Amino acid sequence: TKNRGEEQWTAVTWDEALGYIAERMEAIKTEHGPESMALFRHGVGGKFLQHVMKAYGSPNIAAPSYAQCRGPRDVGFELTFGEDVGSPERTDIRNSRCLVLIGSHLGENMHNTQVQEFADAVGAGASIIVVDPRMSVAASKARWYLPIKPGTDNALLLAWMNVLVNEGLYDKDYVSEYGFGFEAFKAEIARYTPEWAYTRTTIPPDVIRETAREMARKSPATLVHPGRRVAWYGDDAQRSRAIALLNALLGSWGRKGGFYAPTSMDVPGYPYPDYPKPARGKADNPGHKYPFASGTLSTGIRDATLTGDPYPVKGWMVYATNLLKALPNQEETLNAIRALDLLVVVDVIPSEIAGWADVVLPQSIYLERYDDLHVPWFREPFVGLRQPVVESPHDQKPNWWIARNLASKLGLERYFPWKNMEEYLDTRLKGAGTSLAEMKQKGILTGRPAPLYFDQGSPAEFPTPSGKIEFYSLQLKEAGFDPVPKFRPPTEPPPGHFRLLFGRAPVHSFSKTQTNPLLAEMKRTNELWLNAAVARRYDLKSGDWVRLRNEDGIVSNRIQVKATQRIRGDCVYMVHGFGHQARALRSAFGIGASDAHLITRYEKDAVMGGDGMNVTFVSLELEA
Ligand SMILES: Nc1nc2c(c(=O)[nH]1)N[C@H]1C(S)=C(S)[C@@H](COP(=O)(O)OP(=O)(O)OC[C@H]3O[C@@H](n4cnc5c(=O)[nH]c(N)nc54)[C@H](O)[C@@H]3O)O[C@H]1N2
Ligand SMILES: Nc1nc2c(c(=O)[nH]1)N[C@H]1C(S)=C(S)[C@@H](COP(=O)(O)OP(=O)(O)OC[C@H]3O[C@@H](n4cnc5c(=O)[nH]c(N)nc54)[C@H](O)[C@@H]3O)O[C@H]1N2
Ligand SMILES: [Mo]
Repeated sequence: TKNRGEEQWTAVTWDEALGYIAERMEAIKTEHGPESMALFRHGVGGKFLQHVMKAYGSPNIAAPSYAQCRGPRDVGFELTFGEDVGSPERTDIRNSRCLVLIGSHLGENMHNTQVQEFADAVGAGASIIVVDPRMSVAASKARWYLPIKPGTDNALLLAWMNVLVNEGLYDKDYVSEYGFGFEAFKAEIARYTPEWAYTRTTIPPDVIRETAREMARKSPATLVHPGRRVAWYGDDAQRSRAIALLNALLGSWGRKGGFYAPTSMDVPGYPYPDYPKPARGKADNPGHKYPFASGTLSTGIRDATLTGDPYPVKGWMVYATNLLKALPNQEETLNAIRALDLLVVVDVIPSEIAGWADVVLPQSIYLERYDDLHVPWFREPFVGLRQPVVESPHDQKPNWWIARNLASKLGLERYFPWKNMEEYLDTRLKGAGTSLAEMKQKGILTGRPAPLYFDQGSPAEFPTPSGKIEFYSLQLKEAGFDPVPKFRPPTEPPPGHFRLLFGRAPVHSFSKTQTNPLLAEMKRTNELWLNAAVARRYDLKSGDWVRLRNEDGIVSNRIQVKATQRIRGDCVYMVHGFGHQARALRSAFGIGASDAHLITRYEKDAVMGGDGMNVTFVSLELEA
């Protein structure tokens, strides 16, 4: 394109496009150094471009699944158990006798294995406890549904722990064998009675006591689910730590029905030459402002692009992430884009971010291509192969092809010693004792299961500084944070305002599937969940149109009201991904409202740099 954001492109050959990109990347390298190119990526497909970026010499590789999603959870669990819960999560939902869901709306959130295991657990009569300001689908399966005031979960978690400790219901043997700093922790939580929590959360004290006792009755097969998108209020790493500590009191880490120990297959990587060592560190977290950031902060790279601090970032390569929908504050993202010398987007649809690219590289979709092997840590070790089942209809290319050809334009051929994906995959698979031919037949290969639980021989190791489960965290204390989580009251909505909450619809993925005709038939738009009593006050009924205005004056597309008793009166809710602003997405453009458009403010997690995004307040504008 000539003019960013106009969504007007000229078709060129692959050779021209990659040649142009390589030329600009060389210019950036000469003028600013290779660290001034950043890669944003999401999902397994991004691995080959990541390889190119490392070979080129950049350490700046970020994904929206960290600071905007599960980063705070990973950090909260690492600080407590020394390990995170991974992805896929090591949650033993299938065997759990009591499952506690805090927000995580399984069933709308279609993490398939988890949803299937959730159905199994419900079928087997597990007690389900759901904490959510909105009565989610999961809440409709629950024995206890706790409609908590948004942003106050830490008060509930502290009170639950208080009950378990006060009533002597926690797993004493487990805590004394594996715990560190329990006495200091105990003293700290003594003041958080259910009565104290009631005034913060609106959850009655007897419900807090009853649910805590139920968790203890079913322990250690009680799983307090760690959630996944936990970047909510800016104190999220500490909330995740409170969840980790509650699980620790119940003795569920390393136990059946709690958290199992995952294993993975041993599949060697392809033997590549070493990467050059970047002269400068990552640009996302200057001065380690967020001391416990364990991943790269996407918004940190955006800040560096805007400010030139710690050094200028001049080029973005964007693979399979629609940054205009995934990062909070679109205007900041656009301003950063305006400061770039190069923006390349690899996508399968003309998304919002593609509309701003200098060069868009159309990728073949997952059914048309090989991807790298999937070798996750899971309940059973396995290798999964993604292979093409249909031809690409036009001149789209697979990610490996794009990466390999870009590398050769950059003079980095030596990093791609293989000719094609078949050769690459076969080499890796032979290293694991199988072959591409065998995998093509089987699709998936499983390995020997290892012990899942401590009592089956899985080692009870906690790679924390103390080697134990840290009820009291000296690491946090030394860095100036609370060694035991505290409750931080959320900001109250101004008069006439509601907190904007958002989540998933089962058939759609983020902002990427709204133009799919089959999925659109099932769900074409989102609606605004509004408490029924509030709706009456505004004289609104289901189907009426409204717009939302945030505190910075941003007004949404019009959206239809869903007046319902299934949500509290202090918040509203919509499904994320709709309200497309890219005209090229013809069938989805302007349909429904966009949470991402409204989220101009966000609260940084001081511990690890996550972006708390549940801090937007909106008022209603009635439509004639
Ligand atoms: N169909 C589908 N499934 C998906 C995805 C998708 O795009 N489509 N995306 C996947 C990804 S990457 C992720 S991270 C997950 C996200 O799924 P979850 O981890 O389940 O995520 P959230 O979006 O944080 O949670 C939304 C729920 O939290 C509730 N909530 C909001 N504020 C609060 C609060 O203060 N306290 C409590 N207790 N609850 C609150 C909302 O009402 C809503 O029910 O979904 C995954 N699954
Ligand atoms: N406001 C708001 N922001 C959020 C969230 C939210 O709920 N609300 N959720 C957060 C969470 S949990 C996450 S994980 C992130 C997710 O953030 P993203 O992963 O950025 O999600 P999408 O917005 O769907 O963008 C994915 C892009 O990848 C493209 N794509 C799909 N398949 C392929 C492919 O095979 N190849 C290539 N090259 N491109 C492909 C899609 O067309 C789309 O443009 O967003 C976070 N940000
Ligand atoms: Mo996510």
